[in-house]
Amino acid sequence: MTTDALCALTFEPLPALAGWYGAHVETIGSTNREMGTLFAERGAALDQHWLTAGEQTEGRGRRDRKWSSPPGNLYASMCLDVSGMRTEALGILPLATGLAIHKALETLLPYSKSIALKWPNDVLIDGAKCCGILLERHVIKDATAAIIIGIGLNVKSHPDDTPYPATHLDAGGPKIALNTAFAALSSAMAETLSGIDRPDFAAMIRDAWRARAKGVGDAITVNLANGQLRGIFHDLDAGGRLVLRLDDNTTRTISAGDIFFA
Ligand code: BT5
Repeated sequence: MTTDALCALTFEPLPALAGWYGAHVETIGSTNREMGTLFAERGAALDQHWLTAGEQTEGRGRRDRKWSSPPGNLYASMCLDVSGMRTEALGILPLATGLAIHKALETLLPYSKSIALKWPNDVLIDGAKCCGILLERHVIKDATAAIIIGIGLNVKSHPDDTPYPATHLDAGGPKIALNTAFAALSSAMAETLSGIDRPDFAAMIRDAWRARAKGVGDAITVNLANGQLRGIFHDLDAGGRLVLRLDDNTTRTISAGDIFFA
């Protein structure tokens, strides 16, 4: 997408979601990257705006990993103006996003499917990853700050060369239309974020997230940027960080990593 086309992009009000806006493009490099560029142009006016794409040619995961993004799945990024937001609310946003996706999937999938959250940012169906979340913080000249929340939701297909098992929403069940998936997702995000100014927002999100998490109390391996740890997934701390109990009964609090279940 050219810079001119991006800058000319028009967002329309989302049906049935007052105060929220959306725009769709067929092909894009990365919805997260382009929303970051647009935020630098439009600033706080981009608050509560979603950009969706039919496919991404340069979809990204965390730590510059690739996100497989063929047509048929959902690629969506929203901009949230976080200027002046309390640190606790900011820190819990990745878990709030996972929780909202979990709620959306409950409305989309048959009861027979088990939906769970995997720390820090994955959503699993029957133990396999169907969704990834990428949050990126941007600050512009006048100190306006935004978080771009990117969501990749496998609807029609999933890659089969991933280190962790992957799946998609339609697997072995009825087909789900992309606009139905986006309507469920955007409405669950709006509902979850509506409590963001409450003093107990972070605690509420953490408790609700933990109740839907896979592996609390179980043996796990955590891959860190500079090594690996094994232990028991003891808990989440107040900020949503993982508390790992090691063999010598001490605990380590981890803010970023990839976990694998034994
Ligand atoms: C994530 O990273 O899971 C975050 C993915 C966020 C993607 C969205 S799409 C909209 C927005 N625009 C972007 O450019 N990105 C966001 P991470 O935890 O680092 O997981 C990445 C790893 O998951 C890869 O290294 C693969 O092993 C695996 N993977 C790649 N594509 C996948 C897919 N479609 N489904 C399941 N696993 C995948």
